[in-house]
Amino acid sequence: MHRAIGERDLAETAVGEAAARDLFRDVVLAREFDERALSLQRRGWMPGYPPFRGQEGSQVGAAHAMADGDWLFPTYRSNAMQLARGVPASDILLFRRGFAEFHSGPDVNNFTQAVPIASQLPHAVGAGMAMNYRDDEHAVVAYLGDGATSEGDFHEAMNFAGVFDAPVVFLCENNNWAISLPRERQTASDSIAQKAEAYGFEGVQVDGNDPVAVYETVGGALADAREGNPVLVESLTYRQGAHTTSDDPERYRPAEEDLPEWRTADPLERFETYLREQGVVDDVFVAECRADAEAELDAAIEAAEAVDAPDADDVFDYVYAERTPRVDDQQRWLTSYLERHDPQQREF
Ligand SMILES: Cc1ncc(C[n+]2csc(CCOP(=O)(O)OP(=O)(O)O)c2C)c(N)n1
Repeated sequence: MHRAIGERDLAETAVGEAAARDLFRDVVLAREFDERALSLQRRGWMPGYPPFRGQEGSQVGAAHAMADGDWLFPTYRSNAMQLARGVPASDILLFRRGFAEFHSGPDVNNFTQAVPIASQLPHAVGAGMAMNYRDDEHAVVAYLGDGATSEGDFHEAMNFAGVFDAPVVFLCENNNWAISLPRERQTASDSIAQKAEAYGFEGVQVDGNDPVAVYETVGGALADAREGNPVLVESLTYRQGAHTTSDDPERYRPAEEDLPEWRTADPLERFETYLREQGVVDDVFVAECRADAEAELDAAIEAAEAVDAPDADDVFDYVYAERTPRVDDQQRWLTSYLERHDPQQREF
Protein backbone atom coordinates (compact mmCIF):
# COMPACT_ATOMS: atom_id res chain seq x y z
CA MET A 1 0.00 0.00 0.00
CA HIS A 2 1.10 3.46 -0.84
CA ARG A 3 1.60 5.80 2.11
CA ALA A 4 3.65 8.92 1.84
CA ILE A 5 2.89 11.35 4.61
CA GLY A 6 5.68 11.34 7.13
CA GLU A 7 7.49 8.58 5.26
CA ARG A 8 8.84 10.37 2.20
CA ASP A 9 10.06 13.84 1.41
CA LEU A 10 7.86 15.65 -1.04
CA ALA A 11 10.84 15.81 -3.39
CA GLU A 12 10.70 11.99 -3.66
CA THR A 13 7.10 12.05 -4.85
CA ALA A 14 5.50 12.84 -8.21
CA VAL A 15 4.13 16.07 -6.75
CA GLY A 16 6.17 19.25 -7.07
CA GLU A 17 5.96 22.10 -4.57
CA ALA A 18 3.55 24.21 -6.63
CA ALA A 19 1.30 21.18 -7.26
CA ALA A 20 1.35 20.37 -3.54
CA ARG A 21 0.21 23.91 -2.74
CA ASP A 22 -2.60 23.53 -5.32
CA LEU A 23 -3.68 20.30 -3.65
CA PHE A 24 -3.65 22.00 -0.25
CA ARG A 25 -5.65 24.96 -1.52
CA ASP A 26 -8.37 22.63 -2.82
CA VAL A 27 -8.44 20.55 0.37
CA VAL A 28 -9.03 23.79 2.32
CA LEU A 29 -11.74 24.81 -0.15
CA ALA A 30 -13.42 21.41 0.13
CA ARG A 31 -13.49 21.63 3.94
CA GLU A 32 -14.96 25.14 3.79
CA PHE A 33 -17.58 24.00 1.27
CA ASP A 34 -18.59 21.04 3.42
CA GLU A 35 -18.97 23.13 6.58
CA ARG A 36 -20.95 25.87 4.84
CA ALA A 37 -23.18 23.39 2.98
CA LEU A 38 -24.01 21.67 6.27
CA SER A 39 -25.05 25.00 7.82
CA LEU A 40 -27.18 25.85 4.78
CA GLN A 41 -28.97 22.54 5.12
CA ARG A 42 -29.44 23.09 8.84
CA ARG A 43 -31.28 26.30 8.17
CA GLY A 44 -33.58 24.57 5.70
CA TRP A 45 -32.10 25.92 2.50
CA MET A 46 -31.72 22.46 0.97
CA PRO A 47 -33.53 19.26 1.80
CA GLY A 48 -30.53 17.10 2.62
CA TYR A 49 -26.76 17.05 2.46
CA PRO A 50 -24.23 14.16 2.53
CA PRO A 51 -21.08 15.52 4.21
CA PHE A 52 -17.68 14.33 3.00
CA ARG A 53 -15.62 15.51 5.98
CA GLY A 54 -12.59 13.24 6.30
CA GLN A 55 -12.59 12.33 2.61
CA GLU A 56 -11.31 15.64 1.20
CA GLY A 57 -7.70 14.49 0.81
CA SER A 58 -8.71 11.44 -1.18
CA GLN A 59 -11.11 13.31 -3.42
CA VAL A 60 -8.86 16.27 -4.15
CA GLY A 61 -5.83 14.01 -4.78
CA ALA A 62 -7.87 11.93 -7.25
CA ALA A 63 -9.42 14.92 -9.01
CA HIS A 64 -6.00 16.50 -9.56
CA ALA A 65 -4.73 13.29 -11.15
CA MET A 66 -7.41 13.46 -13.86
CA ALA A 67 -6.95 15.22 -17.19
CA ASP A 68 -9.49 17.92 -17.99
CA GLY A 69 -11.05 15.83 -20.75
CA ASP A 70 -11.44 12.71 -18.59
CA TRP A 71 -14.90 11.87 -17.35
CA LEU A 72 -15.92 11.59 -13.71
CA PHE A 73 -18.93 9.47 -12.76
CA PRO A 74 -19.63 10.80 -9.27
CA THR A 75 -22.02 10.03 -6.43
CA TYR A 76 -23.73 12.23 -3.87
CA ARG A 77 -20.59 11.83 -1.70
CA SER A 78 -18.00 13.06 -4.18
CA ASN A 79 -18.73 16.78 -4.23
CA ALA A 80 -15.13 17.58 -3.25
CA MET A 81 -14.01 15.90 -6.46
CA GLN A 82 -16.41 17.97 -8.49
CA LEU A 83 -15.29 21.15 -6.76
CA ALA A 84 -11.64 20.30 -7.39
CA ARG A 85 -12.43 19.63 -11.05
CA GLY A 86 -13.75 23.15 -11.44
CA VAL A 87 -17.50 22.82 -10.92
CA PRO A 88 -18.56 26.13 -9.33
CA ALA A 89 -19.53 25.76 -5.66
CA SER A 90 -22.80 27.60 -6.38
CA ASP A 91 -23.75 24.93 -8.97
CA ILE A 92 -23.16 22.12 -6.50
CA LEU A 93 -25.29 23.91 -3.92
CA LEU A 94 -28.08 24.58 -6.40
CA PHE A 95 -28.06 20.96 -7.51
CA ARG A 96 -28.51 19.90 -3.91
CA ARG A 97 -31.33 22.39 -3.58
CA GLY A 98 -33.19 20.61 -6.35
CA PHE A 99 -32.10 22.10 -9.67
CA ALA A 100 -31.16 19.22 -11.96
CA GLU A 101 -29.59 21.52 -14.56
CA PHE A 102 -26.75 22.46 -12.20
CA HIS A 103 -25.40 18.93 -11.95
CA SER A 104 -21.98 19.36 -13.47
CA GLY A 105 -21.03 22.94 -14.13
CA PRO A 106 -20.24 24.30 -17.55
CA ASP A 107 -17.55 22.57 -19.59
CA VAL A 108 -16.63 19.99 -16.96
CA ASN A 109 -16.84 16.36 -17.95
CA ASN A 110 -18.89 15.12 -15.01
CA PHE A 111 -21.79 12.74 -15.31
CA THR A 112 -24.79 13.30 -13.04
CA GLN A 113 -24.30 12.31 -9.40
CA ALA A 114 -25.67 8.83 -8.77
CA VAL A 115 -27.82 8.25 -5.70
CA PRO A 116 -28.96 4.69 -6.56
CA ILE A 117 -25.92 2.83 -5.29
CA ALA A 118 -23.54 1.53 -8.00
CA SER A 119 -25.87 2.52 -10.86
CA GLN A 120 -23.18 4.86 -12.22
CA LEU A 121 -20.69 2.02 -12.71
CA PRO A 122 -22.13 0.31 -15.82
CA HIS A 123 -22.63 3.80 -17.29
CA ALA A 124 -19.00 4.65 -16.58
CA VAL A 125 -17.76 1.47 -18.24
CA GLY A 126 -20.06 2.11 -21.22
CA ALA A 127 -18.51 5.57 -21.55
CA GLY A 128 -15.06 3.98 -21.42
CA MET A 129 -16.00 1.46 -24.09
CA ALA A 130 -17.31 4.31 -26.25
CA MET A 131 -13.94 6.04 -25.87
CA ASN A 132 -12.29 2.89 -27.18
CA TYR A 133 -14.58 2.75 -30.22
CA ARG A 134 -13.91 6.42 -30.94
CA ASP A 135 -10.14 6.24 -30.42
CA ASP A 136 -10.54 8.89 -27.74
CA GLU A 137 -7.44 8.89 -25.51
CA HIS A 138 -9.32 9.99 -22.41
CA ALA A 139 -10.25 7.85 -19.44
CA VAL A 140 -13.03 7.55 -16.90
CA VAL A 141 -12.98 7.68 -13.12
CA ALA A 142 -15.93 5.81 -11.65
CA TYR A 143 -16.36 6.86 -8.03
CA LEU A 144 -18.00 4.50 -5.55
CA GLY A 145 -18.25 3.74 -1.85
CA ASP A 146 -17.44 0.46 -0.09
CA GLY A 147 -21.18 -0.30 0.13
CA ALA A 148 -21.48 -0.23 -3.66
CA THR A 149 -19.22 -3.28 -3.95
CA SER A 150 -22.12 -5.51 -2.82
CA GLU A 151 -24.33 -4.44 -5.73
CA GLY A 152 -24.71 -6.48 -8.91
CA ASP A 153 -24.00 -3.34 -10.93
CA PHE A 154 -20.49 -3.21 -9.45
CA HIS A 155 -19.69 -6.77 -10.51
CA GLU A 156 -21.25 -6.38 -13.95
CA ALA A 157 -19.31 -3.17 -14.54
CA MET A 158 -16.03 -4.73 -13.36
CA ASN A 159 -16.63 -7.71 -15.63
CA PHE A 160 -17.30 -5.57 -18.70
CA ALA A 161 -14.32 -3.33 -17.94
CA GLY A 162 -12.01 -6.36 -17.79
CA VAL A 163 -13.38 -8.08 -20.89
CA PHE A 164 -13.52 -4.95 -23.04
CA ASP A 165 -10.28 -3.30 -21.79
CA ALA A 166 -12.23 -0.19 -20.87
CA PRO A 167 -10.14 2.83 -19.86
CA VAL A 168 -11.75 3.01 -16.43
CA VAL A 169 -10.39 3.59 -12.95
CA PHE A 170 -12.82 2.41 -10.29
CA LEU A 171 -12.13 4.68 -7.34
CA CYS A 172 -13.64 3.02 -4.30
CA GLU A 173 -13.47 5.37 -1.35
CA ASN A 174 -13.63 2.97 1.56
CA ASN A 175 -14.79 5.27 4.38
CA ASN A 176 -15.51 2.23 6.56
CA TRP A 177 -19.27 2.78 6.64
CA ALA A 178 -22.24 2.28 4.34
CA ILE A 179 -24.75 4.21 6.41
CA SER A 180 -24.75 2.00 9.55
CA LEU A 181 -23.07 -1.04 8.02
CA PRO A 182 -19.34 -1.29 8.82
CA ARG A 183 -16.85 -2.48 6.24
CA GLU A 184 -16.27 -5.83 7.97
CA ARG A 185 -19.98 -6.68 7.53
CA GLN A 186 -19.97 -5.50 3.90
CA THR A 187 -17.65 -8.20 2.59
CA ALA A 188 -15.65 -11.14 3.92
CA SER A 189 -12.82 -10.31 1.49
CA ASP A 190 -9.58 -9.17 3.11
CA SER A 191 -9.63 -6.07 0.96
CA ILE A 192 -11.86 -4.42 -1.59
CA ALA A 193 -8.88 -4.00 -3.93
CA GLN A 194 -8.47 -7.78 -4.24
CA LYS A 195 -11.89 -8.08 -5.87
CA ALA A 196 -10.29 -6.79 -9.09
CA GLU A 197 -8.31 -10.00 -9.44
CA ALA A 198 -11.47 -11.96 -10.22
CA TYR A 199 -12.08 -9.68 -13.20
CA GLY A 200 -8.57 -9.93 -14.58
CA PHE A 201 -7.14 -6.57 -13.66
CA GLU A 202 -5.19 -4.87 -10.92
CA GLY A 203 -6.50 -3.66 -7.59
CA VAL A 204 -4.46 -1.40 -5.31
CA GLN A 205 -4.93 0.15 -1.89
CA VAL A 206 -3.86 3.65 -1.00
CA ASP A 207 -3.84 5.79 2.12
CA GLY A 208 -6.84 7.94 1.29
CA ASN A 209 -5.97 10.58 3.88
CA ASP A 210 -2.81 11.43 1.97
CA PRO A 211 -3.58 13.57 -1.09
CA VAL A 212 -0.07 13.04 -2.48
CA ALA A 213 -0.34 9.25 -2.35
CA VAL A 214 -3.82 9.34 -3.87
CA TYR A 215 -2.63 11.66 -6.63
CA GLU A 216 0.21 9.28 -7.49
CA THR A 217 -1.90 6.14 -7.28
CA VAL A 218 -4.86 7.43 -9.29
CA GLY A 219 -2.46 9.07 -11.77
CA GLY A 220 -0.70 5.71 -12.29
CA ALA A 221 -4.03 3.91 -12.55
CA LEU A 222 -5.26 6.39 -15.18
CA ALA A 223 -2.07 5.84 -17.21
CA ASP A 224 -2.73 2.06 -17.10
CA ALA A 225 -6.41 2.57 -17.96
CA ARG A 226 -5.47 4.61 -21.03
CA GLU A 227 -3.46 1.58 -22.17
CA GLY A 228 -6.58 -0.58 -21.89
CA ASN A 229 -5.91 -1.86 -18.38
CA PRO A 230 -8.65 -0.92 -15.94
CA VAL A 231 -7.70 -0.58 -12.26
CA LEU A 232 -9.62 -0.73 -9.00
CA VAL A 233 -8.21 1.73 -6.47
CA GLU A 234 -9.30 1.26 -2.86
CA SER A 235 -8.74 4.56 -1.10
CA LEU A 236 -8.74 3.91 2.64
CA THR A 237 -10.26 6.84 4.43
CA TYR A 238 -12.93 7.57 7.00
CA ARG A 239 -16.29 9.27 7.08
CA GLN A 240 -15.93 11.64 10.02
CA GLY A 241 -19.48 12.94 9.93
CA ALA A 242 -22.97 11.53 9.47
CA HIS A 243 -24.02 9.60 6.37
CA THR A 244 -26.38 12.47 5.53
CA THR A 245 -28.12 15.18 7.48
CA SER A 246 -30.94 12.64 8.09
CA ASP A 247 -28.58 10.26 9.89
CA ASP A 248 -27.40 10.01 13.50
CA PRO A 249 -24.14 8.01 13.58
CA GLU A 250 -24.18 7.94 17.39
CA ARG A 251 -26.88 5.28 17.09
CA TYR A 252 -24.50 2.79 15.52
CA ARG A 253 -20.89 3.98 15.57
CA PRO A 254 -18.65 2.79 18.40
CA ALA A 255 -17.15 5.53 20.58
CA GLU A 256 -13.68 4.24 19.65
CA GLU A 257 -13.11 2.87 16.16
CA ASP A 258 -10.88 -0.18 15.93
CA LEU A 259 -8.86 1.36 13.12
CA PRO A 260 -5.25 2.53 12.86
CA GLU A 261 -4.62 6.20 13.56
CA TRP A 262 -3.71 7.09 9.96
CA ARG A 263 -7.09 5.77 8.88
CA THR A 264 -9.19 8.17 10.95
CA ALA A 265 -6.67 11.04 10.81
CA ASP A 266 -7.93 14.40 9.63
CA PRO A 267 -6.59 14.77 6.08
CA LEU A 268 -6.47 18.56 6.23
CA GLU A 269 -4.55 18.82 9.51
CA ARG A 270 -2.23 16.01 8.50
CA PHE A 271 -1.44 17.51 5.09
CA GLU A 272 -0.88 20.95 6.57
CA THR A 273 1.55 19.57 9.17
CA TYR A 274 3.40 17.63 6.48
CA LEU A 275 3.68 20.56 4.08
CA ARG A 276 4.86 22.87 6.88
CA GLU A 277 7.53 20.32 7.82
CA GLN A 278 8.55 20.12 4.17
CA GLY A 279 8.86 23.91 4.08
CA VAL A 280 6.26 24.15 1.31
CA VAL A 281 3.59 26.18 3.12
CA ASP A 282 3.80 28.76 5.88
CA ASP A 283 1.41 30.80 8.05
CA VAL A 284 0.90 33.38 5.34
CA PHE A 285 0.00 30.84 2.65
CA VAL A 286 -2.30 28.84 4.95
CA ALA A 287 -4.13 32.02 6.03
CA GLU A 288 -4.46 33.09 2.39
CA CYS A 289 -5.96 29.71 1.41
CA ARG A 290 -8.50 29.95 4.22
CA ALA A 291 -9.44 33.54 3.38
CA ASP A 292 -9.78 32.70 -0.33
CA ALA A 293 -11.95 29.68 0.44
CA GLU A 294 -14.21 31.76 2.69
CA ALA A 295 -14.52 34.48 0.05
CA GLU A 296 -15.28 31.90 -2.65
CA LEU A 297 -18.01 30.34 -0.54
CA ASP A 298 -19.44 33.75 0.42
CA ALA A 299 -19.79 34.57 -3.28
CA ALA A 300 -21.12 31.10 -4.17
CA ILE A 301 -23.77 31.21 -1.48
CA GLU A 302 -24.81 34.72 -2.48
CA ALA A 303 -25.16 33.58 -6.12
CA ALA A 304 -27.07 30.43 -5.14
CA GLU A 305 -29.41 32.33 -2.83
CA ALA A 306 -30.23 34.78 -5.62
CA VAL A 307 -31.86 31.96 -7.61
CA ASP A 308 -35.58 31.52 -6.92
CA ALA A 309 -36.47 28.35 -5.04
CA PRO A 310 -37.32 25.35 -7.22
CA ASP A 311 -40.94 24.31 -7.55
CA ALA A 312 -42.00 21.08 -5.89
CA ASP A 313 -43.31 19.83 -9.26
CA ASP A 314 -39.74 19.79 -10.63
CA VAL A 315 -39.23 16.52 -8.75
CA PHE A 316 -41.53 14.76 -11.20
CA ASP A 317 -39.91 16.08 -14.36
CA TYR A 318 -36.56 14.34 -14.01
CA VAL A 319 -37.46 10.79 -13.03
CA TYR A 320 -37.85 9.45 -16.58
CA ALA A 321 -37.34 10.97 -20.02
CA GLU A 322 -41.10 10.55 -20.49
CA ARG A 323 -43.67 10.65 -17.72
CA THR A 324 -45.25 7.39 -16.60
CA PRO A 325 -48.84 7.14 -15.26
CA ARG A 326 -47.46 6.37 -11.80
CA VAL A 327 -45.39 9.55 -11.74
CA ASP A 328 -48.50 11.50 -12.84
CA ASP A 329 -50.47 9.92 -9.97
CA GLN A 330 -47.77 10.88 -7.49
CA GLN A 331 -47.77 14.45 -8.72
CA ARG A 332 -51.58 14.67 -8.38
CA TRP A 333 -51.29 13.30 -4.86
CA LEU A 334 -48.67 15.89 -3.89
CA THR A 335 -50.70 18.74 -5.38
CA SER A 336 -53.81 17.83 -3.43
CA TYR A 337 -51.79 17.17 -0.25
CA LEU A 338 -50.13 20.57 -0.40
CA GLU A 339 -53.43 22.33 -1.14
CA ARG A 340 -55.03 20.68 1.85
CA HIS A 341 -52.15 21.04 4.28
CA ASP A 342 -49.72 23.78 3.48
CA PRO A 343 -49.75 25.68 0.19
CA GLN A 344 -46.58 27.53 1.26
CA GLN A 345 -44.67 24.26 1.14
CA ARG A 346 -44.66 24.30 -2.66
CA GLU A 347 -41.24 25.82 -2.23
CA PHE A 348 -38.46 24.41 -0.11
C1 LIG B 1 -29.69 0.67 -5.04
C2 LIG B 1 -29.74 1.36 -3.71
N1 LIG B 1 -29.94 0.65 -2.59
C3 LIG B 1 -29.99 1.27 -1.38
C4 LIG B 1 -29.84 2.63 -1.30
C5 LIG B 1 -29.87 3.32 0.05
N2 LIG B 1 -28.53 3.81 0.38
C6 LIG B 1 -28.21 5.09 0.23
S1 LIG B 1 -26.62 5.38 0.63
C7 LIG B 1 -26.35 3.77 1.04
C8 LIG B 1 -25.01 3.30 1.55
C9 LIG B 1 -23.93 3.49 0.55
O1 LIG B 1 -22.69 3.26 1.14
P1 LIG B 1 -21.34 3.39 0.32
O2 LIG B 1 -21.50 2.76 -1.02
O3 LIG B 1 -20.26 2.87 1.18
O4 LIG B 1 -21.19 4.95 0.06
P2 LIG B 1 -21.03 6.17 1.09
O5 LIG B 1 -22.43 6.64 1.41
O6 LIG B 1 -20.28 5.70 2.28
O7 LIG B 1 -20.31 7.21 0.31
C10 LIG B 1 -27.51 3.02 0.84
C11 LIG B 1 -27.62 1.58 1.12
C12 LIG B 1 -29.64 3.35 -2.50
N3 LIG B 1 -29.45 4.66 -2.50
N4 LIG B 1 -29.58 2.70 -3.68
